[in-house]
Amino acid sequence: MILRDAVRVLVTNWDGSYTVPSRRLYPHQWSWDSAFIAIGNARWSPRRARSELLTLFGAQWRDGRVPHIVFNPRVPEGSYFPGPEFWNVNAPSGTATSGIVQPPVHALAAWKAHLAEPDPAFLARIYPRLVAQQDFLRAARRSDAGLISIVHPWESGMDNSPAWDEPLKSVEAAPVGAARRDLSHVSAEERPTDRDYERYVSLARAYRDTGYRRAGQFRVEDALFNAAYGVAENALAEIATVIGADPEPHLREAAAITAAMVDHLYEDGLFHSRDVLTGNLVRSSSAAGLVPLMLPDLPGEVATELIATALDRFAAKDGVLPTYAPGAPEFDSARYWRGPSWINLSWLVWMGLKDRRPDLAARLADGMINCVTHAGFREYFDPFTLLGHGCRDFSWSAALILDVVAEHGLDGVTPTSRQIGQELGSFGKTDDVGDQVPA
Ligand code: 9WN
Repeated sequence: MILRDAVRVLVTNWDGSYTVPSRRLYPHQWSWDSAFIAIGNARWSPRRARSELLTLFGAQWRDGRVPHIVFNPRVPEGSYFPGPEFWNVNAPSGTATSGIVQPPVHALAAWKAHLAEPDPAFLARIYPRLVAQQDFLRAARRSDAGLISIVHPWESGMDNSPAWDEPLKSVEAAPVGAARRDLSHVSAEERPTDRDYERYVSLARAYRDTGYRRAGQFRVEDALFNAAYGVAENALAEIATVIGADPEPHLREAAAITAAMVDHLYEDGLFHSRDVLTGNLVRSSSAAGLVPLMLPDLPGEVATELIATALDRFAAKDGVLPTYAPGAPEFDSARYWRGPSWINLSWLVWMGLKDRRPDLAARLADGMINCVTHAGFREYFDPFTLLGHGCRDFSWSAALILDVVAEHGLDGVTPTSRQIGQELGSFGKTDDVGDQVPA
């Protein structure tokens, strides 16, 4: 049942060649959402997974950047704020996009799509684009410390994390007036405050006004973003091997970023972010600091300490991973990224634990499944009551559950992809309906 419901969400949110995160709250294509969605779709429709990624990379800029939103021209301007008029960019493809990025989890998604249904031609097509995505980050965002910066909280994907409270203090808030659309769909207690929104808008405007070249008063080296960048290099090494390219530079880059992260971002059993403008480590209790568990080159003792932190400060043994440590004063169990459990973050940590601590990974898998069984495919969940928050029928909650169930099983049984296909019954043919897969 849970599999059918997950696919129902993904089919409902499919727009012909990609998937919207949510019909009402997020009615366009989002960058890292599409990577997570592709990972889930790969379990029942690898064709959709490939299409999702190719559509996103169809809007890649000449400098290699993959914009965090690709706007659907058929959706009215007022449906989402800030929309195409605010960002004021057309990608080389002619599509309107935003000008900032999100964590580069796409190479991993492309690799997982290939594992689900081997397709070297797809890999050969997407590989140069994935490399260009990494090249952009190196060229435009790398500091002397060898780490990649983000220039907006939206680039972290964990927009409203308490980890950004300190770095955002120097950002002037610009009035957004009645423009906010999110509050028509989700209650204000579950979304960022007006003050935070005003800062987001003022930062985005400052960056836009330099032609998306010079950042405003926010430049941060984030643990999750840098871990994603390193994981992407590992995935690129796998892809390179299949298509006859050289994996070595990717492996070296993955090892180098891991070492730089351990040198500059690690302290007391957790990875943190570094404020590039002040040079200070931003000590926080964000679960983003556990995501480096995904890095294969992570020194064993660091991994052991991170796992101890996950168990102790994040109560991971209970299975439902909060986005922020519950004992910290900033923790809020219902507000967007300030404490609730999100399926994508739990999935990233689950990936990092599968080989290191299979028992704990299994608990997180059960925890993710419990959340959606209890509350449906909500955007986020109270980590204690499992109450659902944010929008409903949220795509990556559905997609990643398909991936988790395919690997971990449900009630002790691990379905094969064929069984997942059978379970989907009436959805069996939707793979062929209404697709506009990029040529
Ligand atoms: C801004 C789409 C996106 C996710 C982000 C999440 C939220 C947007 C917003 O929704 O951000 O990009 O309007 O709040 O924080 O991670 O990609 O699901």
